[in-house]
Amino acid sequence: MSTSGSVPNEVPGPPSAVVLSDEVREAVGRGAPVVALESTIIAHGLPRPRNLAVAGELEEIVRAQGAVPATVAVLDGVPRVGLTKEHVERVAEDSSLRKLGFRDLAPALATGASGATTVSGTAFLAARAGIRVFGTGGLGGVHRDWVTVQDESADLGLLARTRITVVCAGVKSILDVPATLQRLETLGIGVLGFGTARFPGFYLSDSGEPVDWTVESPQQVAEVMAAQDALGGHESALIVANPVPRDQQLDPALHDRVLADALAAADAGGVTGQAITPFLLGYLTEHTGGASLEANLAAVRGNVELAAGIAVHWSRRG
Ligand code: PSU
Ligand code: MN
Repeated sequence: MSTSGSVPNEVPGPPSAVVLSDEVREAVGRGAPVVALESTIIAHGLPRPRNLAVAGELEEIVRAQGAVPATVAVLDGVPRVGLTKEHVERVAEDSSLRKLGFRDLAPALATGASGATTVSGTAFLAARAGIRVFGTGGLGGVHRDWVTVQDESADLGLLARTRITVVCAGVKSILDVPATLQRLETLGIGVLGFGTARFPGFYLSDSGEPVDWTVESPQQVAEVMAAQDALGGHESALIVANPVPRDQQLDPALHDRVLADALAAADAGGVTGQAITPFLLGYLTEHTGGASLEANLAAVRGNVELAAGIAVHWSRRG
């Protein structure tokens, strides 16, 4: 593991504190395909001990496509892009790990804290490390009770100003999906449906909402990324919305029923802020007899595989 502080970075300025694993540093340096993976889904989004197996499985999916996985986390105040096996074990097993969005990174560094990075934390660190493609489950977004609490994930604001391609199964269905799509439009974040004209619904293949643009291949996504760069002038992300295969989605009737119960339970329990997303995901897993977890995993696996395919095409262009 390298401890050198400098990262390949096109922005002039002082060296960054971000630490790349040797493998990731080498791959980024020669323009090989690399896929960033977040750690919040491992530490806070999936039940133990399954989460550790999934973390390893996701890295293997990336490798099978010929790309290098770069799981991101902050350990003992060090922001790491590319984790060792021991690091991954810690992320999966240490229940004291914090949940770190972009704004939490500096305090975590300064205090030597350890935490798993959300989409916003991961996308920021990956982009700083020179990584262009990121595979995850579902983005954060606008929560359903926005009118009273104004809870909108920091994922959206960060992606409005970060040049990275995020492959996801839409936004978690626990959110207000139409409001989140509206915010993505307002923020100027491009959304591509992968093989679909419908925005996926995370556990469900179709959220019921349309998307404006449809692509059919990883190569086409790489072409859109190249066009973003050719336009220049604005550092926004690109969302590739990849539906969970219909035969692996959660039964829509079960989904709607348990989600309504989960939202009521969160309300009754006064669960808010950073705790709400893990609470709702956990409630769904428990009350669907694990079926929501299987749909979640199917979505994440598909996204990570597609992200690796996009990274391979992106690397060939360079
Ligand atoms: N998708 C999942 N599981 C998760 C998350 C997304 O399948 O645990 C995490 C991501 O890290 C996302 C975060 O960035 O939830 C959003 O949390 P919040 O709403 O607090 O911003
Ligand atoms: Mn929030």
